[in-house]
Amino acid sequence: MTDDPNLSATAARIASGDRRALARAITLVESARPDHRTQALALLDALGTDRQALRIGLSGTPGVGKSTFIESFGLMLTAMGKKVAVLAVDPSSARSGGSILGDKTRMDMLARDPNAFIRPSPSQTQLGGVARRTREAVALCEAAGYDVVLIETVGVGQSETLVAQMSDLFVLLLAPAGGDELQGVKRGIMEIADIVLVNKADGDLKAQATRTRADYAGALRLLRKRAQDPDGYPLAKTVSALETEGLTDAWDAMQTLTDWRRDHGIWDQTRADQARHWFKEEVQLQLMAQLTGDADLRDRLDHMERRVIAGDMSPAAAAMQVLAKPA
Ligand SMILES: Nc1nc2c(ncn2[C@@H]2O[C@H](COP(=O)(O)OP(=O)(O)OP(=O)(O)O)[C@@H](O)[C@H]2O)c(=O)[nH]1
Ligand SMILES: [Mg+2]
Repeated sequence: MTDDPNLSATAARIASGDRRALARAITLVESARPDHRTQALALLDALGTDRQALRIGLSGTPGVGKSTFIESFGLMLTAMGKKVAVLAVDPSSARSGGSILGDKTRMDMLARDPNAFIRPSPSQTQLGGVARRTREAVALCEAAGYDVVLIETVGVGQSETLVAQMSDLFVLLLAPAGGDELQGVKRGIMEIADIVLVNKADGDLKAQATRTRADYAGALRLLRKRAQDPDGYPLAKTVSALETEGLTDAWDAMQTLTDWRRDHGIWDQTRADQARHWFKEEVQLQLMAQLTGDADLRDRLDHMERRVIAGDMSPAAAAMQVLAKPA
């Protein structure tokens, strides 16, 4: 695998399912320190990409029941003998108290399950860095032999798109709504959802959840047919995370979709498209880092920025000047 004995040992521990080694490796990929970056990349390289998990992106507004769902759904999967990893994407400090750690009470059973691994997101990171560290954490979980990786986002700003671009399927969790209000769900989010789950379909909320499901099923039918879907998808279902109702149904729907996509070459195609997307993102990110890392270039960048702000130059012309090789 590699010449570095420490690195090989770490890689072997991760591959054998050592959760502490996995946790430490995720800490490494989260670090911005250049020497850590080098180590992280070497480690990811040593681990390779032979193992694949089903990556499920999960989004929903605060309070919709994401944590409760992950606990119930995760426990159902581990009971089936699957290994489940949970990662959270939290692009800002919008959630006070910092992400899923504060949810320990709602995921304490799953957190104690030896076949589950829960990783809260570090707070206060910007979106670019979030994408990279989450992608790398997903890769580490796959290398560690997890069968399912759940990537949770509360859905602020662009985080849904970001999560969708690193997931094999994207699940949108909704709460029962009154009347025909579509809960302010943006069209863009509906377009990336593969499965819509209306949660809290229990007790007094059950009838309302059923109506909400029908509304969304109707809305999904109005969207353009997508090449990555078999008939009947994207679909909407009701679940109760609290009473663990509809979860096996939801899992079956995910399996059906995944199998179909594998059989039709869409799984591999999507992963290839995602790899291309992230490669281009990385090139841009690293080019920007090079620009701002070089004192001369940074001065030129600052100077040109001031000229653009002052209206002396167009953004395009200024950018060209920044990048122009000195004569
Ligand atoms: N009736 C009912 N309540 C639920 C269900 N799922 C979650 N809840 C309740 O909804 C509230 C919010 O649940 P959480 O799981 O914390 O929601 P969340 O989406 O993780 O919320 P944030 O982490 O704040 O974004 C809690 O009081 C849960 O008990 C459900 O299936 N039925
Ligand atoms: Mg939560």
